[in-house]
Amino acid sequence: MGYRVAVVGATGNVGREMLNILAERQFPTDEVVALASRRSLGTEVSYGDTTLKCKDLDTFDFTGWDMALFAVGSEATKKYAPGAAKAGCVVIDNSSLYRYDPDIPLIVPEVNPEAVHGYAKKNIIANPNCSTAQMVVALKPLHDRATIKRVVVSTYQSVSGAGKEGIDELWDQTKSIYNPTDDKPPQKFTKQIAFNVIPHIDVFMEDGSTKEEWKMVAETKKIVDPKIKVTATCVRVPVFVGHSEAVNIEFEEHLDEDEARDILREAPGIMVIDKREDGGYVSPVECVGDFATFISRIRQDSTIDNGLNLWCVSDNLRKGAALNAVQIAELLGREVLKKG
Ligand code: 11C
Repeated sequence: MGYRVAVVGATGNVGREMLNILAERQFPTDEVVALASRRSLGTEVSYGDTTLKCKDLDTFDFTGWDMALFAVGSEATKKYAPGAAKAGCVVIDNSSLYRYDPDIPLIVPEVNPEAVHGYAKKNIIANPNCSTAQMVVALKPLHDRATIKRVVVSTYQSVSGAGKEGIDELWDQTKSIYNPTDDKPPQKFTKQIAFNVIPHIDVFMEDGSTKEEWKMVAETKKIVDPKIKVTATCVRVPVFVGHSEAVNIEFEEHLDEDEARDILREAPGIMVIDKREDGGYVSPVECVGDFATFISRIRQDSTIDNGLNLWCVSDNLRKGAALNAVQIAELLGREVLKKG
């Protein structure tokens, strides 16, 4: 016996990946429904070897459905998720709407699986921001060994984090650079993204940081440990898929780089590729389509007492969104619903 699963926002980048990953990981389903806005009604989306025709989210009755994986913006989530949850369907939400609600667990299954039991208060579980998800997978096993005091992270985030419009803008602008008569001024991004980098993701906060940077701070505290201090600079780069992060970590205790490498090699969800030679590290194009978070360039930071640097790369549409949501569904099934 399997689950009845709804994928909400099935025509978007993340929704499509959710369907792919449910099929790839052979998530035990009795029925899967693809839901989208009325204008996408009837649009076909792939689910394993079959195709599903999108149904109208607006009129859908979630009664009798076990789980709904939401991959729509906060506005649509606000409109539809409470109804689905009230109908008895557990919502796993990829938007930022519920992440900071103390009554809603924010889960990365490799890091805080025990939080799943908190789902029942609102029948909703939140999925973290992509840049947080991949970082906390790396931080947690190191924190367990040497207690992290402070993290300084700089991100190099791909345009797919900004959705299909972000991907289209990089593609069109890149072509237009070679054809000056076909000017493509910035629309989705605030500056030219082709052959450029932009130190600005999401809106500005009062203290001069951006919301994306704030999310990395707040979410790391909620998922790993509220005592960890995080400071982030989030940057958009002209890469289609795959977020990269340069992470500097300060620990309470000394942690040798070789031991850190061994710990990360054993840690769930991580693949260490760390040879000190040309190409002995992972770049974003190599992580696309993969489930793992890749860690490279592990090395001591000799400018502080107990410091390490590392490089962390992952597919932002997968571990950063769809894969993590499916892993939460697996966890919920295994620990709570126990149907599969
Ligand atoms: C980006 N991280 O790369 C964002 C996208 O809070 O789920 C995901 C935003 C979020 O633009």
